[in-house]
Amino acid sequence: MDVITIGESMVLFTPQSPGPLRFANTFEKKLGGAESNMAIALSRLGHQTGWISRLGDDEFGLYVRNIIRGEGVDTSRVIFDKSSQTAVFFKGMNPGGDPNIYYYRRKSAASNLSPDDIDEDYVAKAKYIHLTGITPALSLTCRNTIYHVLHVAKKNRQTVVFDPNIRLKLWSKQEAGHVLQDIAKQSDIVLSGIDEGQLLTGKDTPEDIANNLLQGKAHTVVIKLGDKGALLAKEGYQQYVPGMKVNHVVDTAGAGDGFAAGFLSGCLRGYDDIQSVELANQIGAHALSVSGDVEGYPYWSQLTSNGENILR
Ligand code: KDG
Repeated sequence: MDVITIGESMVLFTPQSPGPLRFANTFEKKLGGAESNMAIALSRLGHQTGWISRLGDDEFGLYVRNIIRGEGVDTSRVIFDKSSQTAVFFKGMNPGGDPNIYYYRRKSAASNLSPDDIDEDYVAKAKYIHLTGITPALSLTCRNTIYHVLHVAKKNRQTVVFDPNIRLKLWSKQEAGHVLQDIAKQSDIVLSGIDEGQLLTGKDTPEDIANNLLQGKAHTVVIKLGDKGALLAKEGYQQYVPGMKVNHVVDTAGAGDGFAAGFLSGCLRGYDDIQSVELANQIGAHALSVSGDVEGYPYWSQLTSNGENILR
């Protein structure tokens, strides 16, 4: 396995007309969930990925599992939970591309995830472990599960990639800052948005945020700057990597997960860090042109000619 990730996936409903959801009459049913988004994007780029979670033992649970499994992601460690339901969420589309998100996920099946759900041998086989700041926000048992996975990864000397993905609808700024700072400090690679970095470190500029995050275990920090690209930072080294221009942004959700997949794909292909950030920018940019989270992620064959990435 190249990358294993863990977190909640949900059925996503997007309205077929713009404007407030109260006036929307028809919705499309899609898939959302930062971790499975990343796993799907990575699978399309040709890598072996596994997704660990709990789903309700219900129709939506089967829908979510089938879509993710159909994308080639290993779902063998997904537990169908008879005591709770699969979560859903709605996305209200906005002209600028930043959607309004409405969750219906409290006490969902995934919030019952616990350290006992983790098959250590399975996790230990992955080259990279991908974690986000969403899972520890779901419940105390979810938070303990993330700490347990960090422990397993440390024991097996695996590389942990952390995307803070701060969701302030799930917890307070203070609690998020405290827990996510702690997880960031125990991760090897941190991929953070600028606002998230500001909340985690109390610093303002991308340079200062990166320097602060490098004081933990991390050897590589990338600060995502939207269409301006990203700042790549390592001990004693910082470099801006330009972004890709996207003319018409429909929906920004899923772009950060695509970025993580692109970066990991670069690492798995043996690219240098700059090339990995370039690929991350590309995959993130592809996600922007569609209203679903995952529909825009490209297949490796779309990006390549004779096995070479044609956009680089
Ligand atoms: O990154 C996209 C995610 O935000 C979306 O799919 C829903 O996982 C989700 C969340 O918790 O916000």
